[in-house]
Amino acid sequence: MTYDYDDQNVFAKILRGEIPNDTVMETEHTLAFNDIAPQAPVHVLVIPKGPYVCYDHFALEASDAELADFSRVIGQICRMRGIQPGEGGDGFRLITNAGDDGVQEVPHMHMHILAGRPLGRMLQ
Ligand code: D5M
Repeated sequence: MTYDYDDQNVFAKILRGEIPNDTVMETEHTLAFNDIAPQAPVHVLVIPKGPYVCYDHFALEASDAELADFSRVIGQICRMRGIQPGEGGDGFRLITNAGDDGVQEVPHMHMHILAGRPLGRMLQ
């Protein structure tokens, strides 16, 4: 399987410092920043720094260190923002869109963290 990564996508430009972002957290392998068009009071995008197009590309080809770092950054942001349901927060939703049917707008793997309002039921 080959993935065609477009290095002119907006998140690649953010990673190269060519356009600004509102950083929430940065680690060796991962960057998290506020979404430019928030759909909820908390709307953070978490991206791997590597050139991965979508979730399956990232999950299958990233190193264990990249995968672990990405996952932990998401958990840390949930705690930082006080949205973790186990300790008083009201919960959150993680979404990653992939490809045309997933309506992925930016072809660099990203996870949306959404919280801060009731998000409604997605799957019936
Ligand atoms: O979602 C892509 C998301 O990326 C969408 O919620 C808007 C957001 N976006 C686009 N450009 C920017 C910049 N420059 N900063 C922050 N957020 C941005 P998708 O899952 O691909 O449909």
